[in-house]
Amino acid sequence: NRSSQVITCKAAVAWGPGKELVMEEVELSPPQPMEIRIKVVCTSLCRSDVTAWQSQLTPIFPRIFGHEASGIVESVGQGVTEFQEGDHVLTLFTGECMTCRHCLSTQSNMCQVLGLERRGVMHSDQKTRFSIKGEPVYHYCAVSSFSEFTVVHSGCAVKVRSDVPLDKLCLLSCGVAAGLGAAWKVADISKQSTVVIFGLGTVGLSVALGAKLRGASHIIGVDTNSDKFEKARLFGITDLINPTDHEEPIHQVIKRKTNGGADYAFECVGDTGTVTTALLSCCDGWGLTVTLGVPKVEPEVKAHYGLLLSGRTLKGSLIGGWKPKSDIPKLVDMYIRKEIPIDQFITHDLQFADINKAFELMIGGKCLRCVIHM
Ligand code: CXF
Ligand code: ZN
Repeated sequence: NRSSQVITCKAAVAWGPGKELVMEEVELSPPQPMEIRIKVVCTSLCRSDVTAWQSQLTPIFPRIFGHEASGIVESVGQGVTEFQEGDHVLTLFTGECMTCRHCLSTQSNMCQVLGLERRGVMHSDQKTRFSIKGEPVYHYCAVSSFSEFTVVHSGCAVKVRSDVPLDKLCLLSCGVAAGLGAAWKVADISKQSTVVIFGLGTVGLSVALGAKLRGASHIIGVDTNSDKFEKARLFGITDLINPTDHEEPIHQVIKRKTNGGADYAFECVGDTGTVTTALLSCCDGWGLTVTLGVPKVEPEVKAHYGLLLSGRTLKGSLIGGWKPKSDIPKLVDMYIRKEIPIDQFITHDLQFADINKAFELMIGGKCLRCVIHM
């Protein structure tokens, strides 16, 4: 019975902040009660993997990063009825226990039991499932997909139909789902509205796609890297701004273009200074700023209270506000119906052995999604 055995497999292990990943043979425990062990099929690199890998603030090493992944269930732990061996799944960096106050509310996806895990261990027992020669190797977001196999809580995976290519679907595990959800669910963008998006990576362009599909009339994209502009047009961005080309503060440029400020602003850079700029760029009365990015340095948001007195709203989001177990399968169906072009976000396909290349491309701003094939 495989579900009771330790296996060994290859994993890309980070030994320290910013240190190149090393392919190691790791031991992986069997799935514990209510957990599943997954054969990872594809995993794409998200900017927040890089941010956490580089961060000197809370070094948790050795560690296996990766949280945007698709795979096939290899074995299930005691008590698991939702999954069977062979099921196709996407991993969830924030899970759903289905019974806590947040899971029961229609207004939240912030599960109190299986929410974002930041200490590098599993939710249920604060331990790791990975080791090297008996020494613990830590998890990331309780997913750790930069490994041929991984163990996740059954609440941190969602079953998906098996007739869809897993190398495309993995993008719905984080980036693309986050952007679409921010546009459709969190902001609920209305027709003919004006939208400004800061940061034109996968997340920002997913917001643009969502805005375009909602019939926004004016979608402004802002990025300091003009190399991103060509691709951005494909996703519906109508107007592109590089702040380094302007002497005046960028929110003034946006206010001028939008007759007093955008209806919606989205922060997809992961910079709290940009959150302030986004708030300044949306209009009085109903202007809504949604944050999606994960700050890399300064965690505090600064804003003059006048921005709120004037009626603006600042709203945060995690994975686009989706309830992942119920909502992600709907996005999969939309992909099948060709309503969301996930493939267009994939700029590179790489073999697992070349995973460090994906980090280089992401840091150099030279990719949208690099899909890593295990
Ligand atoms: C992130 C969200 C914020 C904390 C780290 C993980 N998820 C997706 O990129
Ligand atoms: Zn992510």
